[in-house]
Amino acid sequence: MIWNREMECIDRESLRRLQLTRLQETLQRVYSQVPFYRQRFDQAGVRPEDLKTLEDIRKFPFTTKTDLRDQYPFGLFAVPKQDLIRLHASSGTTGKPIVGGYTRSDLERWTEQVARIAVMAGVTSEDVAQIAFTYGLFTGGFGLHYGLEKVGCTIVPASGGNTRRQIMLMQDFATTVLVCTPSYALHLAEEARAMGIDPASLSLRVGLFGSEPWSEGMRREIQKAWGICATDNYGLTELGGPGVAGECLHTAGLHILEDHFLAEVIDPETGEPVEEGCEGELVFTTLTKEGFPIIRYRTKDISCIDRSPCACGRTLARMRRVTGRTDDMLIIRGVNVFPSQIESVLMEIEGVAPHYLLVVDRQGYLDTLEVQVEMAEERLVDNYRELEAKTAAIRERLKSVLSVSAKVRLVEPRSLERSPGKAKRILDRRPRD
Ligand code: DLL
Repeated sequence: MIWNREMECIDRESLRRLQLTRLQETLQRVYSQVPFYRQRFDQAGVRPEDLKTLEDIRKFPFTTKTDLRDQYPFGLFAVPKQDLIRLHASSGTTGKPIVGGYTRSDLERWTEQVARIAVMAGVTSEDVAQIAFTYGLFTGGFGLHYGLEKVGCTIVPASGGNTRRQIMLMQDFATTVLVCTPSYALHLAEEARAMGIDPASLSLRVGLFGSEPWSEGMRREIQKAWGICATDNYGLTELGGPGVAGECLHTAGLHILEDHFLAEVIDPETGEPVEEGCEGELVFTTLTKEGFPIIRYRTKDISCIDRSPCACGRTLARMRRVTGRTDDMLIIRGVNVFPSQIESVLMEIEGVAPHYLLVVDRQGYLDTLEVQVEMAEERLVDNYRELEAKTAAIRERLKSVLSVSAKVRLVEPRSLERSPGKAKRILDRRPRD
C-alpha cells in the first residue's frame, strides 16, 4: 500500500516544481525570522531571491552541528517560543544536546511522514506494533508512536529496555511489528531463545528498524531469527527525527520523503556536489518545517542517492543505507556518543590523566562501550577502595551525560599507547558485516 500516492508517486518534474516553491518559501522565512541565517546569507552575499532553480541552493552556506551548538538551545527556531508545543533532543558534541522544536502543524506533518514510512515497510491498521525505542527526548519513541497510531495499528508503547518483559508482551499481545534498533532486535531474539522461546514461532512479521548503521548480513540474521521482513528507516533530530527516509518491501534503498526534504550529496572535503549516484556526505534542507527549519545541514552520514524509479511504483529518490560517518560520532545501542563528551567528563574527575581509550565491541548482539582511563598517580593503584569509588563515580557521571551505560576501567599511569600523530581514542571491534 502507498499512504500518500499523490506525493510518493509524483512525476519528478512536478516534484522539482513543488520543491522549488517550498524551498523559496523556507529561505524567505529563515531570512526574515532567524538572525543566524540572515547573517550567514549576508556574509555569503546571497539573498533568498537568488534561488531561481533547485541547483541554486549551492550558493547558500551549510549549517553544521557546531552552528547548532553555538545557537543552543533556541537560536535557530523560526517561530516565537509560545508556538512550539514539543521539544526533542539528542546528544551534541559537548554536554549540550541538539534541540528540535515543533509547532502543532510540524507534529502533524511528522506524524504523516512516519505513517508513510511505516506503510512503505508493509505495516497496516491490522498490526500490533511494539515500540521498543525509548520514549523521551529521543525522537524514536514518540515519532514512531504517533506515525503508527495514524496508520491505525494497535500500539504497545513498551519503551526501551527490560528485554524479558518485551518478549513476554510480544508473546501475550501477539505483536506483529517490532520497532527498535536493529541490534536490539537481534538481542531480543537471543534473549527469547534463552527463555526457551523460538523467536520465529511468535507472531512478528515486520521489523521497522533504524537509528544506527547496520549491514545486509545483520538484516539476514534478523530476518532468519524472527522470520520477518526487516526494513531500515533513517532520520535525525536535526531534521525532526525518524520519517526522513525509509525502505519499501523491495529493500533497494531508503525512499527520501522529498516533498519534505531536499537532499544533496557532497564531497566532505570540498563541499562540492559529487557526480550523480556517487558516494558522499548527505546534506538536507527542510522544505516544510515551521519551528526549526534547517538549511543545507551537513549530516556527516555517508551514502549515495539513486533517482531511478523503484519497482514499488514510488518515484521518490532512494538513499543507500548509511555506511558510515565522516566524524567520530559513535552510535552505541542507538544512542549518539561523541568522544568529546566522554573526554569532558573525564577531565572533570580528579586523579585521572588525560589519556583514555574507548573500546567499542559487540557482546552477543549488543554494543558495549568500555572507557579505559589512566590514573594520574601510582598511589591509587594499590588502594582498592579508592579505586572502586573513583570507577563508580566516573561510571555514574558518564551514564548521566551519555544516557548509555559504559564499563569503566582505570588503568596504570602511562600504560595506554601514545601516538606521535593524532591520538587514537577509539578502538571499534564491532564486526562490520
Ligand atoms: O536516530 C532518529 C531515528 C529514530 C531514526 C528512530 C530512525 C528511527 P538521532 O538520535 O539524532 O536521531 O541520530 C541521528 O543516527 O545522523 C545517523 O548517523 C544515525 N542513523 C539514524 N538512522 C539510521 C539508519 C535518530 N537507519 C544519527 N542507518 C544519524 C544508519 C542511522 N544510521
